Amino acid sequence: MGIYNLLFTTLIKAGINFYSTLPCSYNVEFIQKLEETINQSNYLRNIKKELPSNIHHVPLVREESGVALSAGAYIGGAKTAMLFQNQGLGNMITQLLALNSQQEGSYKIPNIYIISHRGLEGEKIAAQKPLGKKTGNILDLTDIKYTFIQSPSDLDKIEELLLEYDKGNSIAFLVAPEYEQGPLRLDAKLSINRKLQGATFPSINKKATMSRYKAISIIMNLVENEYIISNIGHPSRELHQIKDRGRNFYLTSSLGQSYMLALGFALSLGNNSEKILCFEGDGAILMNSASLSLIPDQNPTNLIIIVLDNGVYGSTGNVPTYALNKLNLGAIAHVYGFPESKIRIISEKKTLRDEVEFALTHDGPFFFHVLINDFYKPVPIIPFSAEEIKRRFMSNR
Ligand SMILES: Cc1ncc(C[n+]2csc(CCOP(=O)(O)OP(=O)(O)O)c2C)c(N)n1
Ligand SMILES: [Mg+2]
Repeated sequence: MGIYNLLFTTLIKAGINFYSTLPCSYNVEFIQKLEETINQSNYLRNIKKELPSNIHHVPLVREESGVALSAGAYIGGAKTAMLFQNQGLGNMITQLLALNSQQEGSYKIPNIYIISHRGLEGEKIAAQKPLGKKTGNILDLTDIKYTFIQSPSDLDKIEELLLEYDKGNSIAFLVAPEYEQGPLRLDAKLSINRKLQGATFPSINKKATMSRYKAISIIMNLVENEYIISNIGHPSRELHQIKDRGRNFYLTSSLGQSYMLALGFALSLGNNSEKILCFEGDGAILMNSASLSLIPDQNPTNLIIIVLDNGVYGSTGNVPTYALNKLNLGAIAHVYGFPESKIRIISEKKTLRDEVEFALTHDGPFFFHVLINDFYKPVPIIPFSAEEIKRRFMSNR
């Protein structure tokens, strides 16, 4: 049995059921095993209807989004692991500190990282070496406990570290590439039918007169038992001021990751739960737009993303973003795979009310592009710690 096969089998036995992955040529075996297992359990479910298929696989396009996605799945009750190459570890530092670490102010959400540790002795690609050398330092910096996995005989090391995970710590397996064996490749298909969606999308020429405070107030008048995951800064603060409740999850960090948390949460609950509303900002979407492509693909029908687009970094001084008069966020969502039928462009209060009402009773995932003005209403900061926000939300599930 190869190392990745062993890791996969051990994690499945430990009940880890939510995986996100970004391939390294040395970790493909893990992804293969994962897909095989999911297909098998789907097959079994088809012939024996009562068998649930609760193993998720979400292919990533950016590592830091995997940290937030996993955190979202965790608050929905999943046990999560993420597979990637150590080159991606640098991209993840902010999210590791904000969501996983044991620092004051962190959400202290545990996750398991399976890292292809490139750049070691025997590495032929020199560019892998800087990250190879610093991988342990980054994990130390972010409070992630780790162990080196060199061969399939390291099973006891895997099991030992999993005990740390059970105590609520984030852990990492640093897997040495099997350089002698060489990388694994999926079979090449020499003729592939590529059907790619084009994009035609209406231009926008509208006055934005609604404030964010008003928009959130309108939405909160319609919300009953739904979940809300809200983005960093003033949006979460206004939401807290307008209607604080147990099913509000305030992100006080992680710019651009609110919708990834919401996606993970939605997937881990499945589509039978209450609707999940996610607030995002224009600056946030522009910072992390590529991961939008995961949403239409994963198709969480109960997710409603509401982008409150004021055209500025409202929480940090009202400085304009590219969304103000250049980039059309609805069109961006369309390019990343949202069908036009699930996108709404909204600038009026009544339309917002009607469309939220519609989305609460119809299948999504929806992408609401809400044009608001840049009015700044002073509101207090959120009085809860990140851990309190997490605990309260999880106990209201
Ligand atoms: C990675 C990162 N970069 C920058 C910041 C600082 N920051 C916090 S909120 C914010 C503005 C976000 O703007 P937007 O998403 O448009 O939301 P708005 O405040 O306008 O509602 C910025 C730049 C941060 N917290 N994290
Ligand atoms: Mg903004």
